[in-house]
Amino acid sequence: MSFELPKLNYSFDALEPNIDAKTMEIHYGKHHNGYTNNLNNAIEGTSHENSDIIEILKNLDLNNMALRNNAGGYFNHNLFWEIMGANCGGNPSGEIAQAINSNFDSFENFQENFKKAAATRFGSGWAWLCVHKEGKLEICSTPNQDNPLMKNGCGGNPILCLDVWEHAYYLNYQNRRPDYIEAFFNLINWEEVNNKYLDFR
Ligand code: MN3
Repeated sequence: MSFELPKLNYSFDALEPNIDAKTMEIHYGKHHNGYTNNLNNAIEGTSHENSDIIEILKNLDLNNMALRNNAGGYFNHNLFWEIMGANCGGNPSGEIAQAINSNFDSFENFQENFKKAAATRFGSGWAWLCVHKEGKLEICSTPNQDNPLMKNGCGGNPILCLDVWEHAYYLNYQNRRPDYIEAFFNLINWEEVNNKYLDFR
């Protein structure tokens, strides 16, 4: 099985002014495309060749850096593009809204905790919202292209993520990662996050 770069559901400029078109073009067309090609090279002729990406993330050897970085990079960006959109942001609705309130007391408190996870990840990495058994939600962060489903992760199913690598924001925000994190909340497609929550709870 060979993985393909998924189609984006929006144009490169759809997320402006929060994420600029040039950043999207390079991030998707160069970085994500590179992870996809390198993932295919890393699984070729191995026991992972016929596995889906979830199985690969759960079972891969953390010492296999080519597979670890590129399987993570492939999945993480797929999710990232899916949970953003134009005319999104605002408050969540549906069952995910209730789940956020019951797990974090309020949406505001959730936002503070998620922003903190994203801002305090040193160097490159990701912030996550994950679903555990019985719908319990957890915020975590991972370094580099690691993923919560890997053996060193929190073990929950990720439903929301934020890329805090410099390549995700440097052209527009330079060193101002907190401003980029703030802007991300204008882009979250809560309907899609809710759908993912319903799949895993
Ligand atoms: Mn990235």
